[in-house]
Amino acid sequence: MSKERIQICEEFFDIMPPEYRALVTNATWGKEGRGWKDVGTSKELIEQPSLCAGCPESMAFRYILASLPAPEDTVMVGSTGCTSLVFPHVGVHNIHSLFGNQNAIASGLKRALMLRFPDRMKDVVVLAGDGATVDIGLDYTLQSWFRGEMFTTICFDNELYANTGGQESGLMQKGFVAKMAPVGKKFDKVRLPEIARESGCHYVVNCTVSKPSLVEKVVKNAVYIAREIGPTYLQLYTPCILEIGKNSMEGLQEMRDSEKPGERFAYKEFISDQAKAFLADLAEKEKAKKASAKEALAQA
Ligand SMILES: Cc1ncc(C[n+]2csc(CCOP(=O)(O)OP(=O)(O)O)c2C)c(N)n1
Ligand code: SF4
Ligand SMILES: [Mg+2]
Repeated sequence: MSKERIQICEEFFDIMPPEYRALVTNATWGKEGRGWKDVGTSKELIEQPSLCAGCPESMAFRYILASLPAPEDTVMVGSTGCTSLVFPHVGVHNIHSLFGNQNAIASGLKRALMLRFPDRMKDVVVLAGDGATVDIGLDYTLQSWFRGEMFTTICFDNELYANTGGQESGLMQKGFVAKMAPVGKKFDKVRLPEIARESGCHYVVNCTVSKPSLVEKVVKNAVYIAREIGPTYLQLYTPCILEIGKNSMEGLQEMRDSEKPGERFAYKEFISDQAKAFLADLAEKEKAKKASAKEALAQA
């Protein structure tokens, strides 16, 4: 998966598909400090997915894949839904779980990877829709947090079951009428970020994907904390423009409107004291590393 392990045999290089050659030679895996700024200037770990034109899930995927600290040592676990249309086009190891089972699969996988590679950090990242995370898979989601499993869960919250035509989800907002939920949601949006905190997650963020630098920051924090401290959860608003009647150019504005103060995707973060201390320590080490690199440059 990394350049260190995946190389194309010289004799076969010219007959490999050009996209595969580009992936092996020009992707950013293995590069320290990779991030969203590489998008558009390097070989991305995603090909053209078959989502609706302008679907915010595709920009979310691009930012997340660009931000993973070590994609070559990451396994992503997906579930059925619009996100599962994307995974076949992603250059990171991934598993398609049965709808709702993703956090159970990820638990076993992470434990197995820890045993199989005791000297190499392997990251597991679940990425699934709100129907998979909060409705049908809620039991598995919560139980993995209760057990303190060391991986990150990312929920693409589009507030309904998009892939099956618009049924009501636990994360749907109160009163919303969808194509296949004609009477309107009777209850408030389930407060999963709060539940995540109370269920043992050390880092929880609720936000939109309108700002790539923010997505990069929260993805990196979530992965680093999951490596050392315990479970982390990101709930990212990726509106289903098809179901809310927006055109392909309006997804970004929809996210900007929904992240204003008081709106349901205004930035919200919970972080445990242990994770806070860990991040502070990490920032300190990063600062010291930059300072010594600057000093070495000045002396050269
Ligand atoms: C076990 C099982 N139950 C139900 C389904 C049908 N199904 C496929 S996608 C989907 C909804 C997905 O909704 P969500 O997780 O919110 O993802 P989205 O499509 O909104 O991104 C459902 C119910 C299935 N494929 N497998
Ligand atoms: S149905 Fe909605 S969530 Fe699914 S790809 Fe289309 S816009 Fe995106
Ligand atoms: Mg959904």
